[in-house]
Amino acid sequence: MLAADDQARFHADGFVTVDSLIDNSLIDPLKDRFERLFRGDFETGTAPDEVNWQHRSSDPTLTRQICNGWKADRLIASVVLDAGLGEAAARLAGWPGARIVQDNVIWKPPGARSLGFHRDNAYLSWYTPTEMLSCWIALDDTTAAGGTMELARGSHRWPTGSDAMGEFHAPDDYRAPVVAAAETAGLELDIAAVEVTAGGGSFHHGWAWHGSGPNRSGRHRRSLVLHCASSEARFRRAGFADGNGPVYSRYAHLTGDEMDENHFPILWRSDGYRTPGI
Ligand SMILES: O=C(O)CCC(=O)C(=O)O
Repeated sequence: MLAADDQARFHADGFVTVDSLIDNSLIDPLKDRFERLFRGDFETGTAPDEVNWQHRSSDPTLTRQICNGWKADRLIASVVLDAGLGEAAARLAGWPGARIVQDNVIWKPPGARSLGFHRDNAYLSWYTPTEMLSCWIALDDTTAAGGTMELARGSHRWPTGSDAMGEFHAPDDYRAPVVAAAETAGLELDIAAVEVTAGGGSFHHGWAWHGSGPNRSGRHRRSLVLHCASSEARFRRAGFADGNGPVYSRYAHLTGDEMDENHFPILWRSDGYRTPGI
């Protein structure tokens, strides 16, 4: 899926944009599934792990977000559990394989507010190796004015360890945390917007700073994201209370540190293994 120069760009910048990640015939059916999920219509009968927006009960000015929509919807599952996307993530990260930790179903209608800049790895001390590699798929043509995802070029190499977990949903100044991080480190801030046609998107490193502004366009902005970890990842009990550990540590076994493949399936592994049944 990725040429050698895409991989070089990923390593230099901490992200790479890609023109085509999914077949265009999937785009309209996926938009229908977004509509259903945010209405609370869960095809499989299983609720997603995090339902942060629902029709009628939620603030219409917020960006809509659901995590692990794949557990509720088979079409979403067919995309975020794709072996090819998992292989691309594993190869970029240098892992022997990739498992999904979390998907992200994001819908930012015209006028909807921002998502604060953050680093994914800062939320993940509940598993080790504490690394994430994400694939962000646009379902609409994206523009900077339309609130597409933005990334700080080269920020995957910035110092780690003091990353505050700021407000994700609709902060007053969505870029403030990355501006502060650049100032603290004495580094230049170079923000790039992922501007692609529907079906394209990007891969980003777990330490790359990213977020997105309000949608100031007249068009919807929907995206589907796979957040992957190494196929070899294990739970880390000492981190359960941090970041999004309280949600995902519920899948830990009473003893041992295995990340159960029913909840964190392996999409691709270099020895040919893939979790049966997905
Ligand atoms: O779509 C966005 O604006 C942000 C998504 C995000 O935070 C992510 O994919 O990690």
